[in-house]
Amino acid sequence: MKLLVTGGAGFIGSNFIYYMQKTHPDYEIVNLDLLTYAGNPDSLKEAEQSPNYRFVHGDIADSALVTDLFEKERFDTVVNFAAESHVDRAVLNPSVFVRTNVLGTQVLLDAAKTYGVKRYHQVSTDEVYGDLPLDRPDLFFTETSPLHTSSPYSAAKAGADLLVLAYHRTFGLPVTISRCSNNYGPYQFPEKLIPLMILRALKDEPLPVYGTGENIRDWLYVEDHCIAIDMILQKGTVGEIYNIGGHNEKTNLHVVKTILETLNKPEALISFVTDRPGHDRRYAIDPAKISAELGWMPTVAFENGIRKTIRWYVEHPDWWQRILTGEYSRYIETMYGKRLS
Ligand code: NAD
Ligand code: TDX
Repeated sequence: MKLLVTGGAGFIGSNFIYYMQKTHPDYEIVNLDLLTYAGNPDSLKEAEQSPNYRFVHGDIADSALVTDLFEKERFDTVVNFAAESHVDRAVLNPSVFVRTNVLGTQVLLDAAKTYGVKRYHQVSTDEVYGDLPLDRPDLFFTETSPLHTSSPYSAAKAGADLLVLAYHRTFGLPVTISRCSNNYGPYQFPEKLIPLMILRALKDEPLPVYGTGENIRDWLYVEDHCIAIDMILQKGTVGEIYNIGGHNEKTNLHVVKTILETLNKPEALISFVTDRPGHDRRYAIDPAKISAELGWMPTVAFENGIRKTIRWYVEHPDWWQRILTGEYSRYIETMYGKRLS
């Protein structure tokens, strides 16, 4: 089995490569990644020990490079994680989101079609469904919920999903799509809520909570996402969409307070700041389809997963200290400078 993982130097992609190496040591894995600010070769040091792993530096939207790679490697399966993934950055610069998330997906689909891959899997997001009201805890996203995006990030992800389905319908490409809720765990870039708050709390810096902190996210430990994607590759039905989420809904304020309590830091570090434009209120996944059809269930409860994650960041300062300079410090100043002053 020869597997192309795109975006494998990012948060979920690197966890997926480790999961697949552990679960299917005989698979040959090629990781195609552009190494944007979010891609980190340090995350893959152990993966590189395997003779069945190879890294290729490149852009999924570079048609010549992608065609050449497919011609040489003749992949059986493609799993596309590569994306611009941060909602706040999509407010600053939407165009790169369209280029990578939409055009890049289309380039991969074309190559998958030309070289007859047996499965193309698109890693999508629950954000394509938009948001749910805070006062209707009975409502959840199902696979048939309408696409109703809020941000340039989610709009570009939804555009990619539509292209994936179009390549299935028009060309018979054997595709699957997964739409997962918020992930957390090791190797997540510290622009996202959980690692940002852990690192700021460790340094006794103010924790910028948007609005009132009442927005709700449905948190899933990253390895449970990896298990679900593998199950879809093994047993999923071609042409189908699978929602992934674990009924682990928490307010942002609850998440931030849990981090402070675990690190023994005062709640006085919390600073309520100007809200994110277009901020989605609540995400909540109904995972009934993947549970009934593929037998997937989350294995890590939030209370355990958040402790494991905090411990990982405390024990790996070498991984995150290198990130905290240069582009990252400029980003933090642009995004939070005025809000926190
Ligand atoms: P990430 O930002 O941590 O990693 C993205 C990776 O893609 C990086 O390694 C980056 O270098 C690479 N990349 C970016 N542009 C590229 C390009 N043009 N060509 C090749 N590589 C490129 O993202 P993540 O959080 O690991 O998310 C991975 C996927 O999962 C994304 O498609 C995202 O939409 C989806 N997703 C994420 C979450 C979440 O909570 N993080 C939840 C649901 C779905
Ligand atoms: O500084 C912050 N303060 C804050 O209150 C940040 C960075 C976030 N937040 C809030 C906004 C959200 O309500 O925390 C919540 C989570 O924010 P993010 O970590 O930016 O994630 P979110 O916007 O929910 O999107 C994530 O889940 C779906 C991923 O980044 C996406 O890639 C994925 O598709």
